[in-house]
Amino acid sequence: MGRRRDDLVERSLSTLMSFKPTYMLAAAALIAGAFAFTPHAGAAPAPPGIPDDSMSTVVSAHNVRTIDVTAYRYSFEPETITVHEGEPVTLVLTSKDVTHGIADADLGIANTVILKGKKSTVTFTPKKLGTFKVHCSVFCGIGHGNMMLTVKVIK
Ligand SMILES: [Cu+2]
Repeated sequence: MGRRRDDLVERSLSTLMSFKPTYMLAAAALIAGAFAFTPHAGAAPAPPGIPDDSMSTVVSAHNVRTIDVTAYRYSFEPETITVHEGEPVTLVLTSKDVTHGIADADLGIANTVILKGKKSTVTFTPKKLGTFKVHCSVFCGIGHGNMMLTVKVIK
């Protein structure tokens, strides 16, 4: 009788012991989680000059404006981008379907191939004010001729 109870106690203890690391892990995860989230929960708005992450236009450490552009048959998204005369800008280009491309002599955009699922970058500095229609530079299908990115160059 007594022996059986001891066994029971021992088994319960060993069960508890075997759970202990799990509890500790869970506790550690909770603590880590709390630490991970604390700075975000109390985060102040981004300081002036640092745009919100949700915007497609960001300024990199080198102070070059970056614009994300997605290419797909037969459009660029966004369709229109606005850049500033004399300010370098980097386009980060990706394709959702087939290979596309971008090039424009007036804007100084070097011929850049845009591959599906890859990021290509091209940096240029617009020298002239105006609205430029930049055509896809890689034949991509029946609508290729109408596939263009509008670039507005403002002061
Ligand atoms: Cu094309």
